[in-house]
Amino acid sequence: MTEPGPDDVPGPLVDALETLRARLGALRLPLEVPGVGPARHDQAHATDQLDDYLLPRLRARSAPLLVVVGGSTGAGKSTLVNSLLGEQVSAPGVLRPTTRAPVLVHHPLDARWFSTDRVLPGLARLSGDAGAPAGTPTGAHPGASASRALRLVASDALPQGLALVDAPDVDSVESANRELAAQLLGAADLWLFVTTAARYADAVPWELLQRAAERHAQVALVIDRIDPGADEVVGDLRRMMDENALHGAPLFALAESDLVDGLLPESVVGEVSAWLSALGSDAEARSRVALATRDGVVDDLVRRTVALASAADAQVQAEARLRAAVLRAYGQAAQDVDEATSDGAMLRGEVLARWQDFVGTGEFFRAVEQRVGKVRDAVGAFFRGKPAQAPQVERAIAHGLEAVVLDAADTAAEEVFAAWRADPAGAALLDGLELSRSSITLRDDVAAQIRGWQSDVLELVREQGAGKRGLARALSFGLNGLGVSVMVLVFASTGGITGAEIGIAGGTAVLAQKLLEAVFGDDAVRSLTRTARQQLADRVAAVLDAESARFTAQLDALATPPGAGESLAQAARAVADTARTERAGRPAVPGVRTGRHVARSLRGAAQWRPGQDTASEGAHAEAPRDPADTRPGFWRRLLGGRRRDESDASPAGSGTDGGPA
Ligand SMILES: Nc1nc2c(ncn2[C@@H]2O[C@H](COP(=O)(O)OP(=O)(O)O)[C@@H](O)[C@H]2O)c(=O)[nH]1
Ligand SMILES: [Mg+2]
Repeated sequence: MTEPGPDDVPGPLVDALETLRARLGALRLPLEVPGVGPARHDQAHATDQLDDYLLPRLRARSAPLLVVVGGSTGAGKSTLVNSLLGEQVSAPGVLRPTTRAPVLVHHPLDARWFSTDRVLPGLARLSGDAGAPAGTPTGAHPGASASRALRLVASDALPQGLALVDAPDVDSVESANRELAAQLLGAADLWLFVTTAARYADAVPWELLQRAAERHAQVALVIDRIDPGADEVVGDLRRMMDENALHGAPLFALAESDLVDGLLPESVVGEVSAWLSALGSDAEARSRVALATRDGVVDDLVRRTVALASAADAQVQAEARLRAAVLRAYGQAAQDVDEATSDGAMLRGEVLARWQDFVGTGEFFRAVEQRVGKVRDAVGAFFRGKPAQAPQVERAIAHGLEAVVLDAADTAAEEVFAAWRADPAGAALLDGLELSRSSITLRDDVAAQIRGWQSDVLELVREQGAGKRGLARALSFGLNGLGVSVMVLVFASTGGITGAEIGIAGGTAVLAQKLLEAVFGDDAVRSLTRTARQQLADRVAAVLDAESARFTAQLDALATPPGAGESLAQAARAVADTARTERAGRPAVPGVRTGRHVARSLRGAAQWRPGQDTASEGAHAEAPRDPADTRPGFWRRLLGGRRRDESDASPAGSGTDGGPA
């Protein structure tokens, strides 16, 4: 099993999983939509499942079975690993140095399976003394660091084809240790979960065990340090296992005993040793365990990915929602400015007063009306008399316009801010940004745009007059006056405005219109006004766009690609389909061969016999050399062996016949 076998070739399932891996890696979940926290965790978890376990397992199906020994602080994990091997490979103790890397023990001939980044690529590999603090990593891989490392120890006490990891405490006070423990358990083909009589009901281990059961990870439990007469503890634990979908899992009960040279007596670890040795010597059993865990992980990954696809869709929806709020508010702002600058509202107050100062009492208006023929002269005469007044109208117009644009922009900023505040995804983006108001430069920006527009208008008038005979005089004296007239006309340019209909404002506009028509002619005035109006709209749009970009830039920076959800869902379907095909094409489960030669045994395995002085004694009718005969649910599932009566066959679990001597 340790030589690469014919099945160690990438198949369609590996291809489908690699596609899924690439899409999971590209997935971005930056927006704080409800449920995104668990989704981000799921994403990290799914990529870990692929990198640490599934892809390595599928690319090298004949790699040794990875048995991860996990459990609570001080449960006796390190002591158990050492006792199984009969040597101190992993430092036990009350001191829990965070710098100490977890130990992976393998047979010397299996070293190549673990020295590369085939499995657990994020962890550096250390070699050397078990008790030494983490030193310089050897064979460090990109992204690996000494703080997340694995110490490789070769031991020929272990059967080939089986590797043991002494994982950190699942309930460690150090979050890095807890995460590493979870990562190692996620990479396991088989969990050997260690607990004690005092700790077996703790919440943290059960959360992990429940999740393992959910994804059908193969689990065996060891309950340590059972005092004589405390056999109800074993029964209670078995009951908890049954309630948590672990009914088929083996349970080993180890009696409390004094350690000799830090090791448990052979008689105490014998049963676990025998069980693991039997597993190690049976290639079929090993691959059955690996397949069962692998299938569970594939299914779990598909479920997780489907949920992640929804999370990706939720991101796209949230982004669209936030963008819509910006578009709506600033679109409304543009419309408000458009209305306020076309319905005559601008032609009141200061603008009207300055305009009236400029055009006088109406004599000029009458002159224009009555003596159109001589109007050019009249215009010339008029402007010669009052050119100084025109800039004041221009200034009043600029003031009025500024107020309108600022007001609209402020309202839009407030609206977007309120809409984003009310949306968790938006609220998170607003943090630390000054977006509740318009930008501090807005006033200056608006003033600059309006000045720009006013000089555009003067330029338009100049162009319009250029080359027209007889206009030279009017233009030389009256350019500003004509420009102001165009601006006034712009502000009354929707609908067919007449003086009678819109009162003073209309009258104001009519006067400007008559004047301009007298100078340039009807058609020219129409196009002049249209152009000036468009130029104003463009400049207002430029200001509002810059304002709204303060919001949309937050979204642009996040780059949540549309379609990510669908492409993930599609990758998940492809994995599910290929997995189904692969399972359907598996050869039928062969019967379990009995009486195999066990090539190598862990410490105490050879001596172990049912009825021996162990916590689990009496649970077996025969030695567990052939595990199929002794583990009902678990082994039946893995090995296809016949089912025996649960109470007869469970090593420790029934609570009636299992228990310390
Ligand atoms: N007397 C006795 N002490 C034990 C037993 N198992 C573990 N210990 C001690 O309990 C402490 C914690 O054990 P350790 O193996 O480091 O637990 P881990 O944190 O799960 O690795 C150590 O001091 C061990 O020597 C046992 O069965 N009997
Ligand atoms: Mg330990």
